[in-house]
Amino acid sequence: MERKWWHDQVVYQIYPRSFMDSNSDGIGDLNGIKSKLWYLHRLGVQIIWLCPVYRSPNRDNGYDISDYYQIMEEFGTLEDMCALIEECKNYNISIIMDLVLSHSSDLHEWFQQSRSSRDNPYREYYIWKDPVEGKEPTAEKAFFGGSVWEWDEKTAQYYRHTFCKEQPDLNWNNSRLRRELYKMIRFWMDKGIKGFRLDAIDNIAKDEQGRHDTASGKVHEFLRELNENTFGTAKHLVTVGETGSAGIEDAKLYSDPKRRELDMIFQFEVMGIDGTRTGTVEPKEYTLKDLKQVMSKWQAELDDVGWNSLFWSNHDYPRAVSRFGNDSPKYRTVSAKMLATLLHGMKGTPYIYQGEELGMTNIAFNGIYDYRDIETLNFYEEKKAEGWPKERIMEYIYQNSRDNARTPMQWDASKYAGFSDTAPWIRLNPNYTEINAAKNLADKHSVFYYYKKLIELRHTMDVLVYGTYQLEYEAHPQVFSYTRRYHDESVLVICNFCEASCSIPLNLSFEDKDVLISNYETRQKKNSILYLRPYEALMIQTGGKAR
Ligand code: TEU
Ligand code: CA
Repeated sequence: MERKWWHDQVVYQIYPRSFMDSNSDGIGDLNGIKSKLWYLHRLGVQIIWLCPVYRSPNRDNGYDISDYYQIMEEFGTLEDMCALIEECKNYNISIIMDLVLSHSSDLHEWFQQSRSSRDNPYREYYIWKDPVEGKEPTAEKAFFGGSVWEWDEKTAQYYRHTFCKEQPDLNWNNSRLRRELYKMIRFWMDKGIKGFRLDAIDNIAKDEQGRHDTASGKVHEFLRELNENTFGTAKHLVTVGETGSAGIEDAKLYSDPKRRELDMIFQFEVMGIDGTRTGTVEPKEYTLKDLKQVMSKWQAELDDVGWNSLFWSNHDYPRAVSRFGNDSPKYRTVSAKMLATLLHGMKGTPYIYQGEELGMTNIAFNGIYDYRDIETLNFYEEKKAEGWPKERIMEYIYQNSRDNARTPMQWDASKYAGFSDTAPWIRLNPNYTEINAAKNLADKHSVFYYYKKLIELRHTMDVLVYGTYQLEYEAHPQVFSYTRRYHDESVLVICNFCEASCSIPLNLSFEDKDVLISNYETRQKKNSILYLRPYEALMIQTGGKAR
């Protein structure tokens, strides 16, 4: 496999609105990010992915762009963005920008033109259809509730929106639109952006009826053209496509370097394993064996072709430790470290979502009035109308709301958590007095320093970057374990996923110096049995030079 500069790196995802407020309006901004680069540098990350910072009316917090060439007023100016890019260089940090190419805001000039008349030159930038038998042309449901089709009185046609109705889908069948997008991307490349995360990019192909086209392969044609006209022309860029619909075979097509589409994709098999945000409201039962099976399948299948992205959460999903670990005071830290060990030992690019390196947790606000996410608010209204009792709706929201991940970054224990000196746009998680960056930085056993060490290991050990993957103890109900191998180097990762202690047979003698990292200080091994305490995780070097 050809080595790439980003292969041994870890990406840190920033949700700018909730990261750091520099000008006391309660909203995170670019200068706020700039003021915290020292923190990211200390953690050891060399790539940051910025969620959208373009001009936007914020129906969907920046994922509805009204001007791709401008910065959102609340976040700062284009000068601030250039200053951030410059300052990043001093810390050896590259920026990946979020590209929302599947749709724009309804307030974008293109859509304003498009909806003004049927013969407007921008009409074809969006997807307009006549009614079929007096109704919506297809039965597809939008992500944030209702039909994907919205009736537009003025020109008497429907337009398509995969997400909310203020996010009309761009019509990729129109080559003029595609060229406009390429031009815009080159504008940001010229500003020194080192990569892109392509939002909902599997959504761009549509068939004649305006339906989401997943079968024809057109999405791959579009991506190759995009690549050829933009990021493919420059070396040293990295791209990751968000592809909610992708299975293994799609992933290979998207991320096989020979095909020149994308470097890697986000697939959502793990994110959907318990039913979260999969379109059904009933939680899905799953076991650790299911999780092992899904993650191992992706490791094996993308071993030679393509590249994995590894993540436990992002701005659309609940907090990792609350969801896959244990966020009770007793086990929060140890389980957060266990999850980190499991993910960062795998092959692919790990992504850290802001606050995950502190073990930040989910939130349960008292009432719907404290929630801000459009998906959550629409869900509440929809279920209220269906007659769900309020308690049931809130229970669901506590588990699933995207706002779990969007409460402000917890910097310290001061009022407003050091995020701002005024009330933030969304309420803080009250546990910020206990869980915050200052406290983590002051404690060498913190989750923060654990992540730092994992990041360092990846920078120094080829086996973690390029090694093959083999699942161990496949049938064990509470241990997730695997071996990585690269030439004569090998590493064994062992994670107890549960609160209960357990044991495994282990015919291997190892010393403390072979333990690359662990969330416990001591080992419990007798004869050939390794005893594992609650959420215990170890990464052991089992072969190679240093041993
Ligand atoms: O998300 C698309 C989206 O909803 C996915 O997270 C989805 O869960 C996945 O594809 C599984 O099917 C992106 C952004 O991440 C999100 O914040 C935006 O709201 C959305 O696009 C619209 O731009
Ligand atoms: Ca601000």
